[in-house]
Amino acid sequence: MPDIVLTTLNAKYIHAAFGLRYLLANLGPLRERARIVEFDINQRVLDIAEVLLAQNPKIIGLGIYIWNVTPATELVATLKRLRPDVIVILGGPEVSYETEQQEIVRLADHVITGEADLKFAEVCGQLLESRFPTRRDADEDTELKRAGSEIGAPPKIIPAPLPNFSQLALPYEFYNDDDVAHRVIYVEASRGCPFTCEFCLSSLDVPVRAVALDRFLDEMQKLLARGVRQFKFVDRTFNLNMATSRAILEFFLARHQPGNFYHFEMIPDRLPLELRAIIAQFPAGTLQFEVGVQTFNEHVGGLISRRQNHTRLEENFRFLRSETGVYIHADLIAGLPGESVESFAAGFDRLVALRPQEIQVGILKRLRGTPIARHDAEWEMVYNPHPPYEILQNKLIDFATMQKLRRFARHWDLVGNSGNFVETTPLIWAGGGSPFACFLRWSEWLHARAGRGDGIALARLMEWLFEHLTHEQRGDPQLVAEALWRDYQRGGRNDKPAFLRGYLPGDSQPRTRVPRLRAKRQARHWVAD
Ligand code: B12
Ligand code: SF4
Repeated sequence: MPDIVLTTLNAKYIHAAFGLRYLLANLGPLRERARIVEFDINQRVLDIAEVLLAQNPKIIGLGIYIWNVTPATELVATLKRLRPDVIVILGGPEVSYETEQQEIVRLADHVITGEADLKFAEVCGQLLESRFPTRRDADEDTELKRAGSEIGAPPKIIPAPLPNFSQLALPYEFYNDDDVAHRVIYVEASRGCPFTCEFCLSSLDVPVRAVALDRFLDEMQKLLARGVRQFKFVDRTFNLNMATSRAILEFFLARHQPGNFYHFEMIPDRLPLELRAIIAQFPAGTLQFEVGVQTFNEHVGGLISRRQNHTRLEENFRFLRSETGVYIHADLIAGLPGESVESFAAGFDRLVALRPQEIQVGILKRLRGTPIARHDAEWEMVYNPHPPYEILQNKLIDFATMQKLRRFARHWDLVGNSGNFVETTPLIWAGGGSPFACFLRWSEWLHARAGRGDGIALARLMEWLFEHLTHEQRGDPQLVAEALWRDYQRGGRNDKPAFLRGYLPGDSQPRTRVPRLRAKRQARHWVAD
């Protein structure tokens, strides 16, 4: 039975908890007395508590993030009710700030804030090797309370000093064979970000620290040898240090095998020639870049302390789309202070024109600890007090409109990002006009028709798209049917949905005779040649 159980609730089973593996790797002599036991947020709290307590640990270390803080709070309450003697230590970004306001912090024995790779080992050592009363004892016993620090127990809130990579053991051996076979493997060549975007937690992490390249690449070599094919870099800004980015890309290119896939988070306005040359050599679909655009509005960028060069950004997108096989996932945020719907719409249209394969429309969140809160009064920012703390309304976007944007984001995921409607999606604005406005019209139409944006079967969604495009937008049924059918077949399916019959070439009885149509920009409807 382990004395220390390291645990968390991941967002989904496929996401392995990388942070816990760092803590385990750096436990030193205590490593043999520790074990990682992971869950995901879809599991029941009582079942999780049962598994954890069956290990009979002395210490439970629990990783807290925005996606798990709600069930984790219930979990800590349950654990402490059943086994008050088990010491619960929290850590992770969600409990690294604003600790005084959080119920989960109140329930736990200790919280280590920040990067706890080394501090967790130190605190566990103190707690296991010395016979300190627990904080709870001290809280309940006035004698002990008065003694305070004299009793030597670690305080409730323990800030971890920033470690350097040279001090850290790397954690990659703690991905087990099951992880390698079934889960996303996260890797990290650097920590911290030099930029200061106020909505982002990483803007607080200074300074940037990089792992020694040879050590890191040795570990990547071992992972490749173990059969890892998909590497997801969690570095905040992979293209910060050109020499390092280049060396890492060259390393993977030299060892590339079909099926390998590499994901990087990039800033969009920094892609010098030397990096371009190597990126262009990767086969199509093997590199994925997550590129934060967030806003095209200079004024808003200034307000949130995020500056980017839009000309260079556009050039880089054009290069990536025309000369490389990179899959671009671009992020935009709706609800930023100073950004109206019109401004967001213009940014969305500008991004659509750059043709990234995916656009993630994120609704602004007020993450704990982030400086975006300084705009609350001036921009009348109203956030949901519950995780993930999304904006409900602000001075420029009222609640009803924000709801529309929320639906827009969900429907865009369903249609624009899903990969199921690659050819059909552009037809939504093929009649001319702004992609944002046209998609918003479709989104609201779908909302009225379906009531909700999730749980819609693919065939039903196709049928609604067909109906909307041909009736509401007066598109050519044959053209729409053909696009939908090609999209459907691209997913490896060939059972022709009934509503398409009669509209496709080769169908025995065409339902209508339609002229060849073309989409004309700025026209209200699609027009015939
Ligand atoms: C991988 C990842 C995810 C994965 C989930 C991973 C999982 N395990 O389930 C996915 C892609 C699903 C995801 C989604 C989201 N994410 Co995310 N994600 C990350 C990312 C890129 C990497 C995390 C990581 O492994 N880091 C490296 C390790 C070493 O660091 P760490 O995890 O922070 O761990 C250290 C400390 O936190 C601490 N620690 C961690 N656990 C424990 C436990 C104990 C006991 C102790 C003492 C200490 C401790 O010590 C560790 C070592 O130093 C981070 C950004 C980043 N680079 O960290 C964002 C990040 C964690 N995500 C964030 C956000 C906001 C989101 C989203 C809301 C984004 C969105 N646009 O919707 C969603 C929410 C998902 C949902 N379902 O609701 C924020 C977190 C804010 C918060 N308060 O939790 C981060 C920090 C990004 C940011 N810069 O703002 N995410
Ligand atoms: S949004 Fe990106 S560039 Fe800005 S602080 Fe966060 S990680 Fe850095």
